[in-house]
Amino acid sequence: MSRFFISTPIYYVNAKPHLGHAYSTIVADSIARFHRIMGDETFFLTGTDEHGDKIAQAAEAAGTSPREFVDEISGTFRNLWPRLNVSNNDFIRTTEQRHIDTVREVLQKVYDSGDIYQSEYEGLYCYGCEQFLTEKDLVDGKCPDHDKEPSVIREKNYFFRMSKYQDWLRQYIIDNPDFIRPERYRNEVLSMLEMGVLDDLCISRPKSRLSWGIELPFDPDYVTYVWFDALLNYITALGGPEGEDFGKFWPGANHLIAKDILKPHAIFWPTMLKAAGFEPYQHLNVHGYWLVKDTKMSKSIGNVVDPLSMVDTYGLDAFRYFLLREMRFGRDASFSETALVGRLNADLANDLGNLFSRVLSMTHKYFGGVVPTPSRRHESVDVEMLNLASNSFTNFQHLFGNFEFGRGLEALWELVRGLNKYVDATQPWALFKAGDTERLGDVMYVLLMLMRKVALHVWPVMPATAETMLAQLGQGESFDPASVELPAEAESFGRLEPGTALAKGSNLFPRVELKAEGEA
Ligand code: ME8
Repeated sequence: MSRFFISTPIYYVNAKPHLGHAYSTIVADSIARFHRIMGDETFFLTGTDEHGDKIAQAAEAAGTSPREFVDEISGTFRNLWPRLNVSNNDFIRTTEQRHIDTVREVLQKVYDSGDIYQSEYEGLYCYGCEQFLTEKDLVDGKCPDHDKEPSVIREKNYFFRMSKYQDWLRQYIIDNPDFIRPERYRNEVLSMLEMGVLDDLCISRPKSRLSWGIELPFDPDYVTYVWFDALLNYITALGGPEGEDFGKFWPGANHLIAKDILKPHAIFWPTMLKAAGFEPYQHLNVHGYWLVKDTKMSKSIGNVVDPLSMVDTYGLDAFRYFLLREMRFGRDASFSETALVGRLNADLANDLGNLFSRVLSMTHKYFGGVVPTPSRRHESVDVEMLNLASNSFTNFQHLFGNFEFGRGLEALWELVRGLNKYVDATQPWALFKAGDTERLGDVMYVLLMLMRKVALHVWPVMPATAETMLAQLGQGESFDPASVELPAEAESFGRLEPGTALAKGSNLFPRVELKAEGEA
């Protein structure tokens, strides 16, 4: 059995979750469910990043202690995920003792091996990025991400010898072409590594300036730099370096991030792992930004969309489907309610919803709501249909597994539209009228058993809809989609027992009208 580990970034608790966080977490949920239904043992992790200047400042601005502040905001993330049907196996907080233990253990290990040293440093520090910047990072003297001049800070600190691992990392990325994907981000990282010598990474903050962090195990006057702390969450959640789950899941470790945090994940993290004596993760999967009117949706700009208001207006599964279908993984995409409604009406209400209610109501009308027994005397139109289905399932599985969600869904929708055409071509109503029960039974069986397989393929993206479809197809309450092995479904005929009683179909996706002109 293969094993698969998927993580989202652990989100900063300096503001409430928005659509960008919801996107990463829903993608991670869909890919986790996909691996479960493919038969892989899967571990899905999300959580919150709670130390550092940024959080300490936000707590101060809110007039509360950092502890109270992080408890509250972390709770808003933790409580949001079940409402988006997110099936994470663990929720990690960097203020938990298990994480503090991992960070201190790894720091001590790297310190003992000689890859951490102390030195005086004067640099340009951006509080927004929580990073020292170099002159070449600045645009018009300002941090381009935060539009603020960095502060000059001079202090003694501890440094991680990141530069020592630069050539190793470059070679590793060259030897493992899909270590960082899609390719544009791999190229971006390679050019960062080829631009010059990497600076060593400052991994401490003096307690005189910042006390909200994990104390260095080898110097109590300092706390750990937030990125050195945060990245290690991926190991903490697997039980720490000695954990059984770490041994089991690390070889299949996939991180999911947006491009804003490419450098820490593609450069800091693999070199940290190498220095601590661990294998690199398997893949870094990088997506683009959701934009609103050409600008990145972000809490600092304030142009954020609240995921729950979208869910309340359009339904959870329509929202999940839209996010995965609309964004080409790796590229930026624009969010608009007009586009969401367009997809909802075209792909979900017209194509999928209509097909499903048509097939169910015909089965009720022609066979009393019971799955007919097929003769399996296939005509050419059936053979074409079955071939289309098999190709579409295989393509979906391949594309989805490669994080090409939009194209995977498009491949599946070729089948959904093909099934609608099959109904039009075979005209079950005419067969019924002509009394050709055998042919009618064959046609309805092909439709019903393929609808079951469509529901299973849709499950990672729209779990609740898929479960409704499966229940209405008579799959029973104890039926667990995750227990099905999807690859075998692509190749097999049937798997829907003749004689199964179907429920009355419901309207899966009512059409929606945009409330007001230009509202999006
Ligand atoms: O960076 N479009 O946390 P963060 C798409 N704590 N995704 C977006 C987005 C947008 N407009 N805005 C945010 C941190 N995201 C660190 C991570 S990991 C060890 C530490 C998503 O709260 C996307 O996943 O700023 C992005 O990478 C993440 O939120 C940044 O979350």
